[in-house]
Amino acid sequence: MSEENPSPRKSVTSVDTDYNASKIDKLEGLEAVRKRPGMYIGDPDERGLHHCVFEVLDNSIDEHLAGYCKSVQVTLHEDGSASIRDDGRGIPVDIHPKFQIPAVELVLTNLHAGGKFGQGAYKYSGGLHGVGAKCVNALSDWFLVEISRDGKVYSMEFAKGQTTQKLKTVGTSESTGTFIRFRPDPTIFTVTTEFKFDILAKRLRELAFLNSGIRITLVDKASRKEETFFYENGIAEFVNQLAVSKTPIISEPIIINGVRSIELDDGSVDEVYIDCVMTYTEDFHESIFCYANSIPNPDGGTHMSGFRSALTRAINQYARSNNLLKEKDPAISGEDTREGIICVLSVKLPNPRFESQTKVKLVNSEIEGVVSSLVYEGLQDYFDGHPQISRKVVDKALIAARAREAARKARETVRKGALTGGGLPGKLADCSDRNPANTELYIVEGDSAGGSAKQGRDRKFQAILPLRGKLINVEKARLDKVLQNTEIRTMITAVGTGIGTGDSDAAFNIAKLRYHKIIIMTDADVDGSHIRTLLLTFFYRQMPELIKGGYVYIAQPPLYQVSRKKRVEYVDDEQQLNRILIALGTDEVVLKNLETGQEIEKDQLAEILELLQSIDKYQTAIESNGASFSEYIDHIDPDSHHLPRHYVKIRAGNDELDHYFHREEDLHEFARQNPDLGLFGVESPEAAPEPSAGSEGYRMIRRARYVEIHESRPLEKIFQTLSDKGFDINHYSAQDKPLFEITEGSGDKQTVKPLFAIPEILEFIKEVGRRGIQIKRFKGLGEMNPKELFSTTMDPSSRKLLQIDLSDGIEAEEMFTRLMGDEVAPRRRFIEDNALRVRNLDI
Ligand code: 0RA
Repeated sequence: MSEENPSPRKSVTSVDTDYNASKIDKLEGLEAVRKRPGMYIGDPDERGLHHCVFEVLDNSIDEHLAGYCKSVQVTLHEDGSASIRDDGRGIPVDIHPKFQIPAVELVLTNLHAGGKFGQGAYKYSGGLHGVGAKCVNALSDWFLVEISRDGKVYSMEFAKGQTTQKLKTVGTSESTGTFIRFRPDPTIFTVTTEFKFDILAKRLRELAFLNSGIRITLVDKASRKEETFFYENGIAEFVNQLAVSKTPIISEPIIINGVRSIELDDGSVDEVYIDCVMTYTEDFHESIFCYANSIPNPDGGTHMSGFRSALTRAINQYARSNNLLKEKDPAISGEDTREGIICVLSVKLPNPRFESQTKVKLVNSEIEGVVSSLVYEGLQDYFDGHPQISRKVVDKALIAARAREAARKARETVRKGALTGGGLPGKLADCSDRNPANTELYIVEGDSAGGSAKQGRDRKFQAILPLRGKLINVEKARLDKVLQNTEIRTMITAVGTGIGTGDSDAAFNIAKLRYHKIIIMTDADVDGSHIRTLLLTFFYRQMPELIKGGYVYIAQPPLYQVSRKKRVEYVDDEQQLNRILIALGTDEVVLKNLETGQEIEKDQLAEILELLQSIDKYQTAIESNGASFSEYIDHIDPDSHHLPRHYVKIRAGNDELDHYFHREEDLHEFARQNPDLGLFGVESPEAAPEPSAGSEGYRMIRRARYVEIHESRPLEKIFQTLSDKGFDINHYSAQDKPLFEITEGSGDKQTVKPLFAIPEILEFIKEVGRRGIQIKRFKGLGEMNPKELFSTTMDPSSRKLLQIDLSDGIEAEEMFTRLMGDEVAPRRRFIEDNALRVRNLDI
């Protein structure tokens, strides 16, 4: 069922009443906001800082919902300010009859000025705190507004909430809209005043999904990054994106939307807009994302309850009336109807109320009924019109119900096994302290490392559980299968909490947790990281409370042992090893610049080596895309010193050809001129002007791969710093004549070596550093003796533990699906994208 006006857009009539604030009778400035910013925007930390942009943006979204604004541009400027430009009606500028100041001034400088800027009567967008642009004004060291309206352009300026430039006319304009630019006051935002592209992008994307038809562009002047968010089909596209790396069981998402009236306490009637899109995949868990007025509610609330009850009712009703569920069969449970569901549910209502300041849960009770009836009717209509799909959905729920029953039995046996087998698994070396708050469980890969850990541990509070063999991939298997796996069963017993939902004895109960630290300790190689991911997935899926409670950790064993004479040192990673080699090497050498004839001082040298080292890291990342680093560097723009941002690799048979582009326009022009490559949706091999022909004249199929080189900007900065220190980027590749001379040792044992390229400096010094020391690489935990293992990895006074925390549902969900799900391509992309962050990837 799809009614005419699924979103408030264009249908709200009361939005623009009252803006002129005629109800206030006393002016009150913004001092209160500056005194206690926390009350208005939340803590003035990174989150609060970004809220400022969202607060202003919110007014633009309101304009969109009222039917007046099509696009918004958010820009981060190089001076640290942010601006928001929209094409709405523009803030009113007429003079207020009582206070005799322009409406725009009133709403931007006055705490209680109502209308759209206060808690206006109608507000369907989601100002996270509903305080509006005036608070942003109060918290900015300067704030500029420019309004296009009635054929004119007006402007006005403020500082810390005070007017510094009265409203004046600065030009003429055919269009309408509002432009606001502000710089957050660093004396308020003491933690940071730096806007982050990714934080903004994430929320802007979400807003574009939830408010279909609005075009939001984000531009970062400094990094020349730009992204546009526009979703004609709103949350349907959101759902498709969430399902992208999963296997769907229905081809198109189910879309249900409509408007319902609710009666308010005072007897007046208001409208609620409900937008619901859902699909099913072969997964086993439920992902329902709820929003009220574009604010995410991770804990759900009344809209979520309404949806769930409608789904359970509709599926049971359909199953019964089509005889898929016999009369004697028990009803399908709600949980079973949600297995594998992906759903986004967005409601827009006047005066949303939330359980807490963080708005994680919607509490308006009138919403449950309207969502439930709309979704129920919508599903009934849908099922009636799509019998084949409905059959699949019901079958999925029935299978889920059967599996749940099997899992319940399996859980019982795990529990009984635990009880009859004397309680704890034989492989577990338990600790003596019985207070979980003091104790830790090390889950260790392999028996040999397990043996070392058992010998090396502090047996008072450290328990060891060795795991052998391959774990089952819990992402791809159902709970009853997972529970047949011995390693998993042992682990559940050792952890003590039980597993699964319901109220049986075997169900998960955090109060029974036997250790407050569950530490995963695996080898620093591919197998180890695979096992670690499997374990994390298991905890995330089956015992999410453990992760949310911060009980799960990852041990960080060292990667190298470095010995020099009698001293032994343990080194965490490649980077740290390089740092040691550089420090040792630098002591032994003198570097001379042959161009200037000058020796480079030790401090200078250390700084330069640090820079070269960081280039190395970016080089690896760029080369992992198949590009040649030196060729890439050669494409630097000689005037601007910018490096290319876009890279296209073309393969035709055995030939490869690389293209680099600085500007997105050039990239797209290239895509248009080479339609056979199918880049960016340009797709029509037939229309290709001249198919590239092989030497024999037959058609050669060309394939292209496009990569955006995010490393360009940081690299430019490094090269700039190097050039300030007299190291020319053109000398990065080998030259015909030596550029430097490096002298090692002194007296008779002195050797002098000419260097022809900048990177050779780093290579040579590391080589010098390597002399006289021994480096041992630990292939696995088993190579360390018990004492070593304890002192490097298990001793609370010196070890490093990584605590696993998953605060963001959507991200975690996507990450696990990508890493563990069926589809290889997204997984590979994820690993590639994050290659820089993956430590010790030992392939
Ligand atoms: C008050 C009343 C009206 C529009 C706005 C405020 C408004 C505020 C902002 C802030 C950023 N962009 C904005 N766009 C509009 C209604 C105006 C009318 O009735 O013409």
